[in-house]
Amino acid sequence: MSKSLSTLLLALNRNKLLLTIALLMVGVIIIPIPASAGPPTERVFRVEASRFAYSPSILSVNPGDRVVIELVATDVVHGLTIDGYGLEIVGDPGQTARLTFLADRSGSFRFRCSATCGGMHPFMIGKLQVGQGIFYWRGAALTILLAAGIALRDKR
Ligand SMILES: [Cu+2]
Repeated sequence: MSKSLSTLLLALNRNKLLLTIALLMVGVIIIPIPASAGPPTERVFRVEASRFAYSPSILSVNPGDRVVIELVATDVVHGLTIDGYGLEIVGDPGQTARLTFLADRSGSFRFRCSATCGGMHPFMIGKLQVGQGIFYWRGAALTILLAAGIALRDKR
């Protein structure tokens, strides 16, 4: 095989690979988000709030789930407000405040204390995860494919 022919074949292969990568990237973008695991269900979380943390601080649900948060403040008055959902409850010490809602928005939502409870109050935060973080995986897959494409293109 002559040198120029092998170079040509290599270039063709590279273009084919680049095309494959481009098609995979399109696939990652347009493939619909997979159905959530299992039918919607009711999820009850007992969340203890104390200076300056929630326990548990990460609540994971599936889209469509009915979520019940039982907020129990163990020391002073604490609140819980969920960004993006516009919901809030306030719990008096030793009592259970109950918040029920439908997890109809997918994504990652921060929740935080809405009752000023001390110096570290602004850092009293948690996370409501609705769905499997599909946007994160989509982004990660795109990044990997893009890096592969760039590496291939720059290869001499
Ligand atoms: Cu607080």
